[in-house]
Parts: sequence; C-alpha cells; structure tokens
Amino acid sequence: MAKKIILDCDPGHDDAIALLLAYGNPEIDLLAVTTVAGNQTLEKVTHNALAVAEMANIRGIPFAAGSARPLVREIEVAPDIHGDSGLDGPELPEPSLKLENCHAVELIIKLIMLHPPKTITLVPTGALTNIALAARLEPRIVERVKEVVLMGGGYHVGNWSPVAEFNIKIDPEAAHIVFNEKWPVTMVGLDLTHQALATADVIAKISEVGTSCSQFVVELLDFFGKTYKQAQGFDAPPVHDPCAVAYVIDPTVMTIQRVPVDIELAGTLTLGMTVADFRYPAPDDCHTQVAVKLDHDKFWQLVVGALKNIG
Ligand SMILES: [Ca+2]
Repeated sequence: MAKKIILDCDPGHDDAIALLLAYGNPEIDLLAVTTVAGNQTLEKVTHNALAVAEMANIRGIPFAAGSARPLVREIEVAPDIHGDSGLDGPELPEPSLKLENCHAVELIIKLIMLHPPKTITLVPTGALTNIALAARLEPRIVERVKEVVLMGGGYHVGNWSPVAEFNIKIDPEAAHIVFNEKWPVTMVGLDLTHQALATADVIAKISEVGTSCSQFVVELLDFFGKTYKQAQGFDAPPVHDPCAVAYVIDPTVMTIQRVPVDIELAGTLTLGMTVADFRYPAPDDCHTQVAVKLDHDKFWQLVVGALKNIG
C-alpha cells in the first residue's frame, strides 16, 4: 500500500524536486502539501509550490500556506542559494491551483485525526514551525503520526553556521519541540544530503527523460549548481530535500543509525546545532535516528523514475 505523507516545504529548488519525487513515485500517496517561510518569504515559497504543481499538472491534492515566520526569531531567508524568488532559474508558470481556505497547521491536524493512527508520515523539508505548532495545538497527533522524516540538521557539520543547518537554525525552538516529542524522528541531515550531489552525469540522465518537467529540473539544478559553487564551493549541488522523500519510499536507499538527538538553544556559537550523542549504544527509549550513508545510484534512479512517471 502506498505510504501516506504530508510534505511541509519551502520551495526552494530542492523542495521542488522533493515535491516532484513524492508526486511521481507510485509508492507515495501525497495527501497534502503545506508551506512554511524559510528559503524565501511565505508568500514566495507558497507561490513557488503552486507554480511547480502547475508545471507538473498536479491536481486533486490540497495545498495550504502555513507560518510566515519562526516561533520566536525574526525571519531569515536564503537568496544567496535560491535567488530572489526562492526558485530562480526556470520560468515559472502562473498557478491556477487555489490554496485551501485554512492554515497549514489546521490541515495537517485535520488529516492526521481523520486517517487511522500510524498511517501518515510527516515529511518536513523546511523550518519546523508548522510541525511544532501542530504538535502544540493538537497534542494527540504525536501518537497518531507514523513518523517524522525531516530534512534538516547534521551531526558533524552545518551550513548556516559552522555547526547548524539552515532549517534548524532559522527556527531552533520549533526544532526543539519536534525533536523532543516522542514520535519517531528520522533526521536526514547534511551528513547524508551532501552525498546527494547532482553531478553532470546525474543531470544528463534527468535531461534524457525529455519532458518539460525534466527540463524544468535541469534548469533548477543549473541555477542551484551555480549558487552552491559560489556560496559554498561545491562542484555539484547537494540536493537535500528529496532525500527525505526517498527514505520514505525505500528505507534501503540510505543507512541510518539510532542515536539521541537534541537541539541547542542556548549556545552563543552553536545555536540550532543538532547534538547527537554517539557515546553509547542508543537507549531503548531512543526515538530519533540519523541518516548516515546514501546509495547514490538508487537515489537518483528514484528521482529519474518519478520524472518519467509525471510525463
Ligand atoms: Ca527546503
């Protein structure tokens, strides 16, 4: 049976590819797409999500806009990576899809309470603001969610500070809530996503699909590659967010390790660090795990396969 997910995102080049992977892969039942401020303002990332839906002719899936700023801190965006629009590079179609007339947090709660327990996986690929608010507004969702598979953090490296990753760093309080609730959390962090490089070889395979959708992804990766080279010195861009979706589709696409993870909220140099305690075997009640090693070929086969299915 297809795995039901809610994708909570801030498109974002890699979010856009995550959305296409989730939509195009038959193992995934995409119940809803929700947005959160992050890579750009809420208005921009929501427009981008709808534009990607338009481009891929996604219909019948509810989209809802969520939090316009982090729980406590001022909003931070990432134009050096994603451009002024949040999705610079390809030309975006004008969206015709309309947003749901409710807040993303309401939609997330409604869907989780409506479906049988332990059937919905939350896949956040942006700041954890919406997910944290949902857990606080309706605490019963914590037991009902199957698991949270998030892109964010990193146990040995950061990107928005030496030790903190962007999604966690911009709303560390939200991340603290999400990592400390007792639902299973899989952290697909930079340790893993820095292995998901869109090399020239990968881009050629995507281009060979030969559809408007694959061309769109090639143009996304072209822009993303340039900014990643300029901002962080990567020879090929790491395509973070689809890794979380890929794990839900097929957990064997990566190796994982159970380990306690908590979020630093007080450090002057380490705010937003995902602190993983590898000193001992994970205790029995450990509900967090981290992604370690990616099967690069299997991962990109999933992405290319999904693009072929979208047509
Ligand atoms: Ca993202």
